Amino acid sequence: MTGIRPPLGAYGRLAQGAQRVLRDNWTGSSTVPSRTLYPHQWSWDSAFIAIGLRHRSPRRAQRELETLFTAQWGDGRIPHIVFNPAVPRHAYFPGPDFWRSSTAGAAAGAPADTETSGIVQPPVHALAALLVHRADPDASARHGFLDRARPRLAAWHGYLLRARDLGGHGLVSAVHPWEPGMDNSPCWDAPLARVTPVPPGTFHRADLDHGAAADRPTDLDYGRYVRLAMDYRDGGYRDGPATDPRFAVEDPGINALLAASEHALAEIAAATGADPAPHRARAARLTAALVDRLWDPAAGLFLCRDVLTGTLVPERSAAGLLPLLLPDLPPAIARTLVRTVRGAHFGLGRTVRLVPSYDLLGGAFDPFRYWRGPAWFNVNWLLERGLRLHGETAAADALRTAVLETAAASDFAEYVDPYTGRARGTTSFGWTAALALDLALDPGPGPSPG
Ligand code: 2M8
Repeated sequence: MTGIRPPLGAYGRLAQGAQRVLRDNWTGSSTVPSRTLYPHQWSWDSAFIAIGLRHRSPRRAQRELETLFTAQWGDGRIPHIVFNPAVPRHAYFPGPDFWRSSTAGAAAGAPADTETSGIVQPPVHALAALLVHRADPDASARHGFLDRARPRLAAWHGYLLRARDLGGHGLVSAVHPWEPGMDNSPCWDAPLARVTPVPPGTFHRADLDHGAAADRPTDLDYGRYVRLAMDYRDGGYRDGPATDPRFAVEDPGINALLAASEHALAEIAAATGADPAPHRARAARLTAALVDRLWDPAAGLFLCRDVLTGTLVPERSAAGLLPLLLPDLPPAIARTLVRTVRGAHFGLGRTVRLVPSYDLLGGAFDPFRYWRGPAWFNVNWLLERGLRLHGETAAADALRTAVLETAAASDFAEYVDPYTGRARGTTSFGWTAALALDLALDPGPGPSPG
């Protein structure tokens, strides 16, 4: 059975449903993650969405990424949200009136004519741009897509490596729990406990107008998220020790995705007549720093490091499995990660069909609550790739089938209970539809046959 994929078209109904979601969520220049819960453009959502869109419309996939690039700041950062001025101000919190990017971020080069947030999300964009290019290389070359994307991506990675190496060891630090994209991961509990929340009642949580409280972060977490974002904003979104961040965490997810994107940027450089070598060297340095700073042999996965205390955070998150995406990971570490994915803490192929966001045996595990246990489709898409890359074809095939079946059965849920596969959060969710479409139609990254 190993390596055999269902024939193209076997997932025809799923592909139709996924395309319907992507059509409904398209605004004319980008795709919202959800019409209700997230009515603006999100950074890493758009990258994943472009990966799915490329199969049906490579031009629209290019547009998705280029709309995001238009909101890039002068210092190179790609903001985590680009606000749509046509959406009512109260539809999402914290909205443009909170972030005030065009004024508070002016010194950091925030655009004057587009409102954005001031924090970032994982840099999965170069990988997305490369995959979009490959969907139709001739048209991409004709339109100069990679020529325009390459300097944007280089400036983006440059920002992360220059301004965000707060630990000084060659890894990117997140300065807000929203930056790694796994908002309320138990990995943030200890570093976040040092942050004084803003008083309850000083803001309105628009997310609770659309989502069940049991599926969302707590009010106490939100009070701390708001405090950190407010302080960053009031410091002009400046980075570095001078701004005294109260939250600085080296996250294996962000750093693994940056290394994977540096590999992609090397390919993009080669395709556009530039030198790929500096990007390959950066990818290698990032991989070495990940192993050096965040690998925990006893836990069998990568952990987060709290830069302000200098200690590793003893919580197992799916972010710690994402370095499996890296081709140059030491083989013994790759083998250990595969064992960990299948072991009792993540249970793949034993107790669950999709990898949960957090340790099934962890004290903070909750099968419903956002990034504290539910299985997410972007994480599983990334791990499917990682398993396939490291020759784990049977496990990758089974995971692919589970992603496709669960996405279809849950109406493209934002996330699912890892044990039952039942929908949690919202449905008709952008990246779930896009990545299911991708797995239904893409032959995969190899080394599997075909
Ligand atoms: C979630 O995060 C936003 C804040 O950025 C929120 O809760 O309002 C996360 O799941 C994040 O990873 C995702 O990009 C975003 C939009 O889908 O929603």
